[in-house]
Amino acid sequence: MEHYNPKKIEEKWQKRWQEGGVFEASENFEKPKYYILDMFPYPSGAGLHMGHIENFTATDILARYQRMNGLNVLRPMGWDAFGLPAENYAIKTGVHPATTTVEAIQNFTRQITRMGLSYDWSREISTATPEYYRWTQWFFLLLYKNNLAYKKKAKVNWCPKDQTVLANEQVVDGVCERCGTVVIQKDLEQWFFKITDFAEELINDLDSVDWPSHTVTNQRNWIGKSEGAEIEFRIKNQESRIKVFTTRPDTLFGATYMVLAPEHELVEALRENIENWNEVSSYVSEARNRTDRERSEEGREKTGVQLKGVSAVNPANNEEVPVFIADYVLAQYGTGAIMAVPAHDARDWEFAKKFNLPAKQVICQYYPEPKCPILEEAYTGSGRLVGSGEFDGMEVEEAKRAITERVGGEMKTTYRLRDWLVSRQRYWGAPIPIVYDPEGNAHPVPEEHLPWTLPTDVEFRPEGASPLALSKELKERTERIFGEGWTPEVDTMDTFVDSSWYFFRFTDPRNEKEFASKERIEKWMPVDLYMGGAEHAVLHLLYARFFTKVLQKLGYISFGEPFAKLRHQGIVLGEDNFKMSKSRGNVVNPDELVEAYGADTARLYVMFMGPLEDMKPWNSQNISGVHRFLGRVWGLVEGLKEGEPSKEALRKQHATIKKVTEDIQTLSYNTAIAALMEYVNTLYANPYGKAQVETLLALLAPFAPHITEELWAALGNSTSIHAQPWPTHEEALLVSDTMTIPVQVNGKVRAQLEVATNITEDDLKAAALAHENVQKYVEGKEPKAVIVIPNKLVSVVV
Ligand code: ANZ
Repeated sequence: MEHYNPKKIEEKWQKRWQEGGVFEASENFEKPKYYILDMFPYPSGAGLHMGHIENFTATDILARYQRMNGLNVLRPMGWDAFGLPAENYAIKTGVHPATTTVEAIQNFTRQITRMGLSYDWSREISTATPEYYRWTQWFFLLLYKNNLAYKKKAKVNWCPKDQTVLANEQVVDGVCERCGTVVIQKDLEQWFFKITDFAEELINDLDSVDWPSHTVTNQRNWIGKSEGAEIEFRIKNQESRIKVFTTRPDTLFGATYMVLAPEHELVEALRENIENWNEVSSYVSEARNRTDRERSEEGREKTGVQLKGVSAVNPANNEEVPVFIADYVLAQYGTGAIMAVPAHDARDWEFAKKFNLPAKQVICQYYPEPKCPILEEAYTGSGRLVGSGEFDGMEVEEAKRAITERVGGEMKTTYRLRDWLVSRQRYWGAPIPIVYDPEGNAHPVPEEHLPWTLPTDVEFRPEGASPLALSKELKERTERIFGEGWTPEVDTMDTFVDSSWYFFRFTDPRNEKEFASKERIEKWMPVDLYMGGAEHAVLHLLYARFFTKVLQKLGYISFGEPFAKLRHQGIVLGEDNFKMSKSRGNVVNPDELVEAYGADTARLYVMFMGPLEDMKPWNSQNISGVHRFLGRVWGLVEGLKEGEPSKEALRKQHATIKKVTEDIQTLSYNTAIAALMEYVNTLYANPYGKAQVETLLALLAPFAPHITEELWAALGNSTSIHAQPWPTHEEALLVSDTMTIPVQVNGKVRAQLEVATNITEDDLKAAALAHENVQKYVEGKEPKAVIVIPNKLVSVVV
């Protein structure tokens, strides 16, 4: 046999697997199905990074394991191919995004194939193809027809110099990434999806999925369910009222001022009464240019302006309180107005300090000990009411309802979740399938005209509008089909729309009549294991769940959660313990790794680095160790001799089957590999037979598919190792038939005896006294006592 040379064998097997179509999922469902999915990648020009390798290898191991267990595995791959980087590259170089995207996909495919990853390529999809985005457009129309898509004005980042809308990522420290001009916020008409209709289900159904708890928490926080009350305050000498949303109606007696969001409509409505209008209106325009995130940053210095000449009346005690505008109150949350209770809210406390406003304590702690101090900071804990008239002594929770009722308020649930803004003033995305009549009314593009294709006659560098606005072809097409004076929508869809339904398409990727047939979806879905990075997980997962719930509600499917089980791979750091980045020069290139060691070593090393979900640094020394291990596996086949296996080899064989099987099921790949290494050591130290080697190859096959396939064939097998049944262990063989018993002389351990487990007490005694080292310490004397604790210890006293 030749030496282990990955170059000689890996490409050969990759070709055979591909030609044999061995990883294609079956559409006859005789075997139970297993749908295993990776978050499909954005095909960037830089090629695969280590996170991809880690993710794809981890799922590949499970996919191969499940196939050996007789499951019908669906393991598809596709491309999240629309997006900004390709468009930005086009702006710089003039190369069309379609060209760069196709090249990047080819490169990704080459790299993935080289890693020996077992995808069903017959189901490959790309979101940037008309065959795919026609269904993305169909989804837009489905939402539109069901009142789940609508248009309204919303803020965008606007660069006044480039005359263009910028994505959030293109705004760096408040200035345009390209030209350095200060970015302003501008109102534009944009399309929204009504995800807020599903807020309650999106929270509740998190209970039914097997996901990492931090991801579930992130989803919950993003949706931000908040239970409280809406209460109205009268404005003195005015008809209008200020409605506030509060989670603490129990503190109403402690409300010492009010705050409106600067954009609140009452500000404009009260203009006549506001004595310091100039000051007020300049604060309003400043606030408009700050993002909500900036405005709600913790610890940020509070700013605001009092509306002089305006005051409100606290409905609990009829006391007059001043009214402010301040940017820490957001226009889009609750009612856009608050009652401020400095004594019990940290932000109000800071604001009151700065503006010299009174704080009135109305809640006192009574547990674990009664305490009602003069406050040094806001007290946000629970307790009983004080200074609240008839409610004094009442508990916080009870008082919430009682006070709300007394002042005619209403208990109310609010969500932080906003509707999903899907319009992008961008070229490289799916066109929104909407046209406008000469009066400017929106109409859906009828389904027969889908795909509503992305025009190619555009300037990538947008000048004051979406690139599609410059397409003659799109304009002419619209007029030709709908009539003179009709105009197309020129925005494209957020690429998150493309990825909100791709997992359905994989079940039926070539369907020309539906996005996927109900039958296929019901057979394959939900996804049994979904894996990808944690960094983009919040929004993508939320949107995918939203689409699934829409389909369920409209009767297209029967279930409401797309991903039954979710796991995230951990971040791979560079050898210097920093995040891999070009500028640090600590990036490990997958191509070079495979070139140097082969795909099997690369796969095995990436899984051996540490627990899959942990953050872990690269270590090139350990790669050679893993590579040597594969060389030793090769050597075991070379050194195979006829004959009976040793007891130890047999026992270890079955123990390893058990351990590796359990570890794969919990994705504990690093410990599974460690067990395989131990097994190899045992086989080197004890006589073994063909069966022990075959078991080793089968257990190792999901991790190192090429070398195991090669050695399997070398052993004379004619079918693929990846089609073999997964080994099972025999419990009886796990039990060792010898045991180690320590022997003490006068309380000190002087020997370890290797004896049969069924040894009699007398034989054990005799064996202990016969041991050379025991004899040495007994010094020829007659022992006073020899005590045997069965299976544990022999103690000699002299
Ligand atoms: C009075 C009060 C007293 C409050 C108290 C809190 C503590 P969550 O839990 O996040 O929902 N609030 C309401 N609308 C707001 C807006 N548009 N912008 C900024 N803050 C707003 O927070 C609800 C609380 O945040 C509300 O309860 C309100 O302050 C404030 F001791 O009302 B509270």
